[in-house]
Amino acid sequence: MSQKGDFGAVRKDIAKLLHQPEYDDGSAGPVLVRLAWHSCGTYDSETDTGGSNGAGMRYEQEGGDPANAGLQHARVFLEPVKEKHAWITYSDLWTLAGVVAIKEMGGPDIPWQGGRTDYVGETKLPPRGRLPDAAQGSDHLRFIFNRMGFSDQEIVALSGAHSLGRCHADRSGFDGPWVNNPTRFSNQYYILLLSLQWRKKKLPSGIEQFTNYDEDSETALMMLPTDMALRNDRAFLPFVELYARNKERFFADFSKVFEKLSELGIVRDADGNITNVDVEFGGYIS
Ligand code: HIF
Repeated sequence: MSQKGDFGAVRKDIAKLLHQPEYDDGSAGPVLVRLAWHSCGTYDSETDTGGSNGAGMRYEQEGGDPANAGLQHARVFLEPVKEKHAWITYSDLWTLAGVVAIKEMGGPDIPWQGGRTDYVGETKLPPRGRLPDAAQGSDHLRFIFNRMGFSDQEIVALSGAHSLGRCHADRSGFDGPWVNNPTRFSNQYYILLLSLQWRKKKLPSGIEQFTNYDEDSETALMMLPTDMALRNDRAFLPFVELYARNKERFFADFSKVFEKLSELGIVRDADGNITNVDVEFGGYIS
């Protein structure tokens, strides 16, 4: 047990659990990043609902959303940290784990502040269907990410996180990693999106993804239809090109946009205290 508010101690324990030789590519990092993003990506700026507060995935209504399939692995990885530092809320732990994992995998420092509360009960959970559908195109990406308040450039900057991890046939139905070293944060995603030849491939499940030309090789890489949309959209493309050639710029922009993602739905005063949540019952003040 650490002292309440000692996020440094929590960071250390998150960093220690990342190495998981039996799991996927040997790291819990990528699935923790996906947990962090899905815990925030339900935000709707118009109704000011969803977002990084609440940790609603503890409940079936949100945790059982097919869009969140597989994220139970991430939550199980983090449970010993929660047990040891019982004072931390799940909503802080999940967002912090994403930030720590990115840094440990070679990515940028991302500013992070605590103070989120967890929902008590299911009444304030966001509806299902707010997370993106990977089978769609650029209109859908804009629809989903504009709803959260992100611009075209921010959508492209965020997307570099697909240099981490992989798709799993038994989770999303898509299959394979985006890059050759999926536990290293880099701008490889943009480089490969532009430089490899991608062609449509129908998986046995009937789902269509894109695979690089050498599709029979053991190390075939993949892109989702939403990833290809960044290359094929006139307004997105210049940012893909920018981040492919300028890794420093990508790291700097990614850091800002991931911080923005992890703050969605919360309002802070000058001291960093969150002012729009009901600390007693969890969840937002409506
Ligand atoms: Fe992902 N994403 N994401 N994603 N994602 C998957 C996996 C990861 C989308 C779809 C998928 C973002 C945006 C989008 C990560 C991080 C981020 C999978 C595979 C799908 C289908 C899940 C599975 O089968 O296990 C779509 C449509 C997005 C809109 C563009 C973010 C920007 C890239 C916001 C983001 O940070 C990570 C990390 C993974 C890998 C998880 C793993 O278990 O390895």
